[in-house]
Amino acid sequence: MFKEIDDLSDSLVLIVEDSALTQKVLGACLDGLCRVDAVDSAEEAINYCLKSPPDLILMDWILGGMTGLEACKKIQAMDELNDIPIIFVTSNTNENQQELCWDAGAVDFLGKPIVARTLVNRVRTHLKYKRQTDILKQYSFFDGLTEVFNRRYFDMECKRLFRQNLRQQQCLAVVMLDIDYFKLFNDEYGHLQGDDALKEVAKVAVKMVNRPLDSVFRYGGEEFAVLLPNTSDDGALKIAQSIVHAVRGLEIPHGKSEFDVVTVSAGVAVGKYGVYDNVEELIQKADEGLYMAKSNGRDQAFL
Ligand code: GH3
Ligand code: MG
Ligand code: MG
Ligand code: MG
Ligand code: MG
Repeated sequence: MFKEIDDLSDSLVLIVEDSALTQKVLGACLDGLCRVDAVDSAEEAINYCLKSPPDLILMDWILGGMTGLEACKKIQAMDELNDIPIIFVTSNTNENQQELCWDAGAVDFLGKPIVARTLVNRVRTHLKYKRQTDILKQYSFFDGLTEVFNRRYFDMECKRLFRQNLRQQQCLAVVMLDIDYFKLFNDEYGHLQGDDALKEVAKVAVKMVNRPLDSVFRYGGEEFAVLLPNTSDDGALKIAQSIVHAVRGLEIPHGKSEFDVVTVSAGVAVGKYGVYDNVEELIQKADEGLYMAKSNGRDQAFL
Protein backbone atom coordinates (compact mmCIF):
# COMPACT_ATOMS: atom_id res chain seq x y z
CA MET A 1 0.00 0.00 0.00
CA PHE A 2 2.73 2.49 0.94
CA LYS A 3 4.78 1.76 -2.14
CA GLU A 4 1.71 2.61 -4.22
CA ILE A 5 1.42 5.97 -2.46
CA ASP A 6 5.09 6.83 -3.04
CA ASP A 7 5.00 6.20 -6.76
CA LEU A 8 3.37 9.30 -8.21
CA SER A 9 4.36 8.72 -11.83
CA ASP A 10 0.72 8.03 -12.81
CA SER A 11 -0.66 11.08 -11.02
CA LEU A 12 -1.74 13.95 -13.21
CA VAL A 13 -1.19 17.65 -12.46
CA LEU A 14 -3.14 20.21 -14.48
CA ILE A 15 -1.43 23.57 -14.91
CA VAL A 16 -3.88 26.44 -15.45
CA GLU A 17 -1.76 29.30 -16.69
CA ASP A 18 -2.11 31.86 -19.48
CA SER A 19 1.61 32.41 -19.96
CA ALA A 20 3.18 29.81 -22.23
CA LEU A 21 6.56 30.44 -20.67
CA THR A 22 5.32 29.87 -17.10
CA GLN A 23 3.52 26.72 -18.28
CA LYS A 24 6.86 25.46 -19.58
CA VAL A 25 8.79 26.35 -16.44
CA LEU A 26 6.22 24.70 -14.13
CA GLY A 27 6.10 21.63 -16.36
CA ALA A 28 9.89 21.34 -16.36
CA CYS A 29 9.99 21.54 -12.54
CA LEU A 30 7.58 18.60 -12.24
CA ASP A 31 9.28 16.50 -14.89
CA GLY A 32 10.09 13.08 -13.44
CA LEU A 33 7.66 13.44 -10.53
CA CYS A 34 4.28 13.03 -12.24
CA ARG A 35 2.36 13.54 -15.47
CA VAL A 36 1.58 17.13 -16.44
CA ASP A 37 -0.94 18.79 -18.73
CA ALA A 38 -1.71 22.47 -19.22
CA VAL A 39 -4.59 24.76 -20.24
CA ASP A 40 -4.64 28.53 -20.81
CA SER A 41 -7.93 29.53 -19.18
CA ALA A 42 -10.22 28.85 -16.22
CA GLU A 43 -13.07 27.86 -18.55
CA GLU A 44 -10.89 25.23 -20.23
CA ALA A 45 -9.75 24.01 -16.82
CA ILE A 46 -13.31 23.32 -15.68
CA ASN A 47 -14.15 21.47 -18.91
CA TYR A 48 -10.93 19.48 -18.62
CA CYS A 49 -11.76 18.46 -15.04
CA LEU A 50 -15.28 17.40 -15.94
CA LYS A 51 -13.90 15.16 -18.71
CA SER A 52 -10.93 13.67 -16.87
CA PRO A 53 -10.28 14.95 -13.35
CA PRO A 54 -6.60 15.52 -12.60
CA ASP A 55 -5.08 14.65 -9.21
CA LEU A 56 -4.00 18.23 -8.50
CA ILE A 57 -4.36 21.68 -10.06
CA LEU A 58 -1.74 24.44 -10.16
CA MET A 59 -3.86 27.54 -10.58
CA ASP A 60 -2.81 30.96 -11.79
CA TRP A 61 -4.91 33.84 -10.47
CA ILE A 62 -5.06 36.33 -13.35
CA LEU A 63 -6.17 34.60 -16.52
CA GLY A 64 -7.79 35.78 -19.76
CA GLY A 65 -11.50 35.42 -18.80
CA MET A 66 -12.72 33.94 -15.51
CA THR A 67 -10.15 34.36 -12.73
CA GLY A 68 -8.40 31.41 -11.09
CA LEU A 69 -10.16 32.34 -7.86
CA GLU A 70 -13.61 32.01 -9.44
CA ALA A 71 -12.62 28.72 -11.07
CA CYS A 72 -11.44 27.41 -7.71
CA LYS A 73 -14.79 28.28 -6.11
CA LYS A 74 -16.69 26.63 -8.97
CA ILE A 75 -14.64 23.42 -8.73
CA GLN A 76 -15.04 23.35 -4.95
CA ALA A 77 -18.82 23.61 -5.37
CA MET A 78 -19.01 20.47 -7.55
CA ASP A 79 -19.43 17.19 -5.65
CA GLU A 80 -17.62 15.20 -8.31
CA LEU A 81 -14.60 17.57 -8.43
CA ASN A 82 -14.14 19.02 -4.97
CA ASP A 83 -11.61 16.41 -3.89
CA ILE A 84 -9.05 17.79 -6.38
CA PRO A 85 -6.48 19.80 -4.41
CA ILE A 86 -5.83 23.26 -5.85
CA ILE A 87 -2.57 25.13 -5.28
CA PHE A 88 -2.44 28.79 -6.30
CA VAL A 89 0.70 29.92 -8.09
CA THR A 90 0.50 33.69 -8.36
CA SER A 91 2.25 36.99 -7.95
CA ASN A 92 -0.80 38.23 -5.96
CA THR A 93 0.89 37.48 -2.69
CA ASN A 94 -0.31 40.08 -0.20
CA GLU A 95 -2.08 38.86 2.90
CA ASN A 96 -5.58 39.83 1.82
CA GLN A 97 -5.19 38.00 -1.47
CA GLN A 98 -3.92 34.91 0.30
CA GLU A 99 -7.01 35.04 2.51
CA LEU A 100 -9.18 34.96 -0.62
CA CYS A 101 -7.41 31.81 -1.84
CA TRP A 102 -7.98 30.00 1.44
CA ASP A 103 -11.64 31.09 1.45
CA ALA A 104 -12.05 29.71 -2.08
CA GLY A 105 -10.89 26.30 -0.86
CA ALA A 106 -7.27 26.19 -2.06
CA VAL A 107 -5.03 23.70 -0.23
CA ASP A 108 -1.84 25.69 -0.72
CA PHE A 109 -0.30 28.84 -2.07
CA LEU A 110 2.97 29.60 -3.89
CA GLY A 111 4.28 33.04 -4.77
CA LYS A 112 5.91 33.91 -8.08
CA PRO A 113 8.76 33.84 -8.89
CA ILE A 114 8.64 30.13 -8.21
CA VAL A 115 11.22 28.31 -6.12
CA ALA A 116 11.49 24.99 -7.94
CA ARG A 117 12.19 22.78 -4.92
CA THR A 118 9.37 24.32 -2.92
CA LEU A 119 6.97 23.76 -5.80
CA VAL A 120 8.04 20.13 -6.22
CA ASN A 121 7.78 19.41 -2.50
CA ARG A 122 4.34 20.97 -2.12
CA VAL A 123 3.04 19.15 -5.20
CA ARG A 124 4.51 15.85 -3.98
CA THR A 125 2.95 16.27 -0.54
CA HIS A 126 -0.52 17.04 -1.84
CA LEU A 127 -0.39 14.32 -4.49
CA LYS A 128 0.48 11.82 -1.76
CA TYR A 129 -2.45 12.93 0.39
CA LYS A 130 -4.73 12.67 -2.60
CA ARG A 131 -3.48 9.21 -3.47
CA GLN A 132 -3.79 8.05 0.12
CA THR A 133 -7.39 9.26 0.26
CA ASP A 134 -8.22 7.61 -3.08
CA ILE A 135 -6.79 4.28 -1.92
CA LEU A 136 -8.62 4.42 1.41
CA LYS A 137 -11.85 5.24 -0.41
CA GLN A 138 -11.31 2.21 -2.62
CA TYR A 139 -10.72 -0.05 0.35
CA SER A 140 -13.78 1.23 2.14
CA PHE A 141 -16.19 1.00 -0.81
CA PHE A 142 -15.10 -2.21 -2.54
CA ASP A 143 -15.48 -5.84 -1.63
CA GLY A 144 -12.03 -7.37 -1.39
CA LEU A 145 -12.99 -10.78 -2.81
CA THR A 146 -15.24 -9.95 -5.75
CA GLU A 147 -14.01 -6.41 -6.47
CA VAL A 148 -17.55 -5.05 -6.85
CA PHE A 149 -18.86 -2.35 -4.50
CA ASN A 150 -19.52 -3.48 -0.93
CA ARG A 151 -22.50 -3.36 1.39
CA ARG A 152 -21.38 -0.10 3.02
CA TYR A 153 -21.39 1.65 -0.33
CA PHE A 154 -24.70 0.01 -1.27
CA ASP A 155 -26.37 1.47 1.82
CA MET A 156 -25.07 4.93 0.94
CA GLU A 157 -25.81 4.73 -2.78
CA CYS A 158 -29.34 3.38 -2.60
CA LYS A 159 -30.34 6.11 -0.14
CA ARG A 160 -28.74 8.77 -2.31
CA LEU A 161 -30.24 7.43 -5.56
CA PHE A 162 -33.67 6.95 -4.00
CA ARG A 163 -33.75 10.61 -2.90
CA GLN A 164 -32.38 11.80 -6.25
CA ASN A 165 -34.85 9.78 -8.28
CA LEU A 166 -37.71 10.97 -6.08
CA ARG A 167 -36.65 14.59 -6.73
CA GLN A 168 -36.47 13.99 -10.46
CA GLN A 169 -39.66 11.88 -10.41
CA GLN A 170 -37.92 8.94 -12.03
CA CYS A 171 -37.72 5.20 -11.34
CA LEU A 172 -35.02 3.40 -9.40
CA ALA A 173 -34.80 -0.35 -9.93
CA VAL A 174 -33.20 -2.78 -7.48
CA VAL A 175 -32.25 -6.35 -8.37
CA MET A 176 -31.35 -8.76 -5.56
CA LEU A 177 -29.40 -11.82 -6.66
CA ASP A 178 -28.76 -14.94 -4.60
CA ILE A 179 -26.72 -17.92 -5.74
CA ASP A 180 -28.74 -21.14 -5.71
CA TYR A 181 -27.73 -24.04 -3.46
CA PHE A 182 -24.46 -22.34 -2.60
CA LYS A 183 -24.12 -24.04 0.76
CA LEU A 184 -24.19 -27.37 -1.07
CA PHE A 185 -21.62 -26.03 -3.55
CA ASN A 186 -19.23 -25.23 -0.72
CA ASP A 187 -19.88 -28.59 0.91
CA GLU A 188 -19.12 -30.35 -2.35
CA TYR A 189 -16.18 -28.34 -3.73
CA GLY A 190 -14.76 -26.45 -0.74
CA HIS A 191 -14.73 -22.79 0.18
CA LEU A 192 -11.84 -21.82 -2.11
CA GLN A 193 -13.72 -22.99 -5.16
CA GLY A 194 -16.79 -21.31 -3.67
CA ASP A 195 -14.85 -18.06 -3.57
CA ASP A 196 -13.86 -18.49 -7.21
CA ALA A 197 -17.50 -19.04 -8.16
CA LEU A 198 -18.46 -15.85 -6.29
CA LYS A 199 -15.85 -13.91 -8.26
CA GLU A 200 -17.10 -15.32 -11.58
CA VAL A 201 -20.71 -14.49 -10.77
CA ALA A 202 -19.78 -10.92 -9.75
CA LYS A 203 -17.79 -10.46 -12.94
CA VAL A 204 -20.59 -11.63 -15.19
CA ALA A 205 -23.13 -9.44 -13.36
CA VAL A 206 -20.90 -6.42 -13.97
CA LYS A 207 -20.64 -7.38 -17.63
CA MET A 208 -24.41 -7.48 -18.01
CA VAL A 209 -25.00 -3.98 -16.61
CA ASN A 210 -23.14 -1.64 -18.88
CA ARG A 211 -24.80 1.75 -18.50
CA PRO A 212 -22.44 4.06 -16.62
CA LEU A 213 -24.88 4.74 -13.75
CA ASP A 214 -25.76 1.08 -13.12
CA SER A 215 -23.75 -0.63 -10.42
CA VAL A 216 -23.25 -4.04 -8.81
CA PHE A 217 -22.70 -4.58 -5.09
CA ARG A 218 -21.94 -7.55 -2.88
CA TYR A 219 -24.87 -7.36 -0.50
CA GLY A 220 -23.81 -10.20 1.77
CA GLY A 221 -22.28 -13.70 1.59
CA GLU A 222 -23.54 -15.09 -1.74
CA GLU A 223 -25.95 -12.26 -2.41
CA PHE A 224 -25.47 -9.39 -4.83
CA ALA A 225 -27.53 -6.27 -5.48
CA VAL A 226 -27.78 -4.22 -8.65
CA LEU A 227 -28.95 -0.60 -8.68
CA LEU A 228 -30.41 0.67 -11.95
CA PRO A 229 -31.38 4.36 -11.89
CA ASN A 230 -34.07 5.54 -14.35
CA THR A 231 -35.03 2.00 -15.29
CA SER A 232 -38.55 0.76 -15.94
CA ASP A 233 -40.14 -2.60 -14.95
CA ASP A 234 -39.40 -4.08 -18.36
CA GLY A 235 -35.83 -2.86 -18.50
CA ALA A 236 -34.99 -4.04 -14.98
CA LEU A 237 -36.56 -7.48 -15.50
CA LYS A 238 -34.64 -7.89 -18.76
CA ILE A 239 -31.34 -7.06 -17.05
CA ALA A 240 -32.11 -9.43 -14.18
CA GLN A 241 -32.95 -12.18 -16.66
CA SER A 242 -29.80 -11.50 -18.64
CA ILE A 243 -27.73 -11.95 -15.46
CA VAL A 244 -29.55 -15.18 -14.59
CA HIS A 245 -28.93 -16.41 -18.14
CA ALA A 246 -25.28 -15.36 -18.15
CA VAL A 247 -24.54 -17.06 -14.80
CA ARG A 248 -26.01 -20.29 -16.09
CA GLY A 249 -23.91 -19.77 -19.23
CA LEU A 250 -20.72 -19.76 -17.15
CA GLU A 251 -21.29 -23.51 -16.80
CA ILE A 252 -19.60 -23.79 -13.43
CA PRO A 253 -20.25 -27.46 -12.53
CA HIS A 254 -22.51 -27.98 -9.49
CA GLY A 255 -23.16 -31.66 -8.89
CA LYS A 256 -25.58 -31.00 -6.03
CA SER A 257 -27.92 -28.76 -8.02
CA GLU A 258 -30.75 -30.01 -10.24
CA PHE A 259 -29.32 -27.69 -12.94
CA ASP A 260 -25.86 -29.34 -12.76
CA VAL A 261 -24.29 -25.86 -12.96
CA VAL A 262 -24.18 -22.81 -10.69
CA THR A 263 -27.28 -20.63 -11.10
CA VAL A 264 -28.76 -17.55 -9.44
CA SER A 265 -32.24 -16.38 -8.58
CA ALA A 266 -33.21 -12.72 -8.84
CA GLY A 267 -35.86 -10.49 -7.31
CA VAL A 268 -36.67 -7.20 -8.99
CA ALA A 269 -38.44 -4.12 -7.63
CA VAL A 270 -38.90 -0.76 -9.30
CA GLY A 271 -39.41 2.34 -7.20
CA LYS A 272 -41.69 4.55 -9.27
CA TYR A 273 -42.44 8.04 -8.12
CA GLY A 274 -44.62 7.97 -5.03
CA VAL A 275 -44.91 4.16 -4.75
CA TYR A 276 -42.47 3.53 -1.90
CA ASP A 277 -42.01 5.78 1.12
CA ASN A 278 -38.40 4.84 1.62
CA VAL A 279 -35.63 2.75 0.15
CA GLU A 280 -36.05 0.00 2.77
CA GLU A 281 -39.52 -0.73 1.39
CA LEU A 282 -38.08 -0.96 -2.11
CA ILE A 283 -35.40 -3.43 -1.01
CA GLN A 284 -38.02 -5.42 0.91
CA LYS A 285 -40.02 -5.68 -2.30
CA ALA A 286 -36.99 -6.94 -4.24
CA ASP A 287 -36.42 -9.49 -1.46
CA GLU A 288 -39.99 -10.71 -1.82
CA GLY A 289 -39.35 -11.11 -5.55
CA LEU A 290 -36.25 -13.13 -4.77
CA TYR A 291 -38.25 -15.36 -2.43
CA MET A 292 -40.78 -15.92 -5.23
CA ALA A 293 -38.00 -16.77 -7.71
CA LYS A 294 -36.64 -19.31 -5.23
CA SER A 295 -40.00 -20.92 -4.50
CA ASN A 296 -40.92 -20.96 -8.20
CA GLY A 297 -37.95 -23.24 -8.87
CA ARG A 298 -34.80 -21.01 -8.80
CA ASP A 299 -32.61 -20.07 -11.85
CA GLN A 300 -35.03 -17.26 -12.74
CA ALA A 301 -35.90 -13.62 -12.16
CA PHE A 302 -39.15 -12.44 -10.59
CA LEU A 303 -40.69 -8.96 -10.68
P1 GH3 B 1 -30.62 -21.10 -1.71
O1 GH3 B 1 -30.66 -21.69 -3.07
O2 GH3 B 1 -31.92 -21.22 -1.00
O3 GH3 B 1 -30.14 -19.70 -1.73
O4 GH3 B 1 -29.59 -21.97 -0.88
P2 GH3 B 1 -28.14 -21.59 -0.40
O5 GH3 B 1 -27.44 -22.83 0.00
O6 GH3 B 1 -27.46 -20.78 -1.43
O7 GH3 B 1 -28.45 -20.64 0.82
P3 GH3 B 1 -27.87 -20.57 2.27
O8 GH3 B 1 -28.27 -19.20 2.77
O9 GH3 B 1 -28.32 -21.74 3.08
O10 GH3 B 1 -26.32 -20.66 2.12
C1 GH3 B 1 -25.53 -19.64 1.66
C2 GH3 B 1 -24.10 -20.14 1.61
O11 GH3 B 1 -23.21 -19.18 1.07
C3 GH3 B 1 -23.57 -20.49 2.96
C4 GH3 B 1 -22.18 -19.95 2.99
O12 GH3 B 1 -21.24 -20.92 3.29
C5 GH3 B 1 -21.95 -19.46 1.57
N1 GH3 B 1 -21.12 -18.27 1.54
C6 GH3 B 1 -21.40 -17.04 2.00
N2 GH3 B 1 -20.36 -16.20 1.84
C7 GH3 B 1 -19.36 -16.91 1.27
C8 GH3 B 1 -18.01 -16.63 0.88
O13 GH3 B 1 -17.51 -15.50 1.00
N3 GH3 B 1 -17.29 -17.62 0.32
C9 GH3 B 1 -17.82 -18.88 0.16
N4 GH3 B 1 -17.07 -19.80 -0.40
N5 GH3 B 1 -19.07 -19.17 0.54
C10 GH3 B 1 -19.83 -18.23 1.10
MG1 MG C 1 -1.66 34.92 -15.52
MG1 MG D 1 -28.52 -16.20 0.59
MG1 MG E 1 -30.55 -18.35 2.09
MG1 MG F 1 -28.27 -18.86 -1.89
